Amino acid sequence: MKLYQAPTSPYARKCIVLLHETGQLDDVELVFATGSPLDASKMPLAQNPLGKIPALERPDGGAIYDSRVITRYLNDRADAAFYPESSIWETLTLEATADGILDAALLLTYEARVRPEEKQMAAFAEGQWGKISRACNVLNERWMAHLSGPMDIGHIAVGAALGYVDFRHSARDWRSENVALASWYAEFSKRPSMLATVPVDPK
Ligand SMILES: N[C@@H](CCC(=O)N[C@@H](CS)C(=O)NCC(=O)O)C(=O)O
Repeated sequence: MKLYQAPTSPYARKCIVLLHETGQLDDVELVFATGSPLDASKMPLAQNPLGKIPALERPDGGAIYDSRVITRYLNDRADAAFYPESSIWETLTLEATADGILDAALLLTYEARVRPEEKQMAAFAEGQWGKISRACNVLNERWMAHLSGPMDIGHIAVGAALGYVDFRHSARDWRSENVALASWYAEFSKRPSMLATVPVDPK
């Protein structure tokens, strides 16, 4: 299989962390791809017409895309338990919350990096940060029992989301209001799968 990805992509990180956790890393070739909403020329367009990463080329069928689809496929392929039936709606909601943090954080990144400075809108950026901040508060207030339980895809998505916020928006503070979440993340970040996928800008 080929996974189109970049070491800075938090959505790809979700997939790669799962590959580590399920022992499937050797089954996948990691293919570097890069782009932005303004330039999809180096994106895997044949695999994903949306021009986004990650996308996974499977040996037995067409390419699949969107990190949530890929992680579910990889989970089933390994017969793993990252989508537990007994708490499936909680798990999917936690994953959606983390992915929502990622979507807002990526828009914040694009606003600063892709949009020309004179066209940037502070209110838009603050609106995105508001989403991240509220979601972190809810994780801290309502989800710590789940996050302290057996690892599922929600844990991986939250780990990737907080890692990306730190990576691209380190001046923003999500920790001081969310002490329990910060402490969970500090521990979760020590997993070999997380240490092996710390985001880095390509040289
Ligand atoms: N919902 C998608 C989002 C993927 C996504 O936005 N990836 C970014 C890289 S981190 C991308 O490809 N951006 C290029 C673009 O938006 O055109 C997923 O979960 O895979």
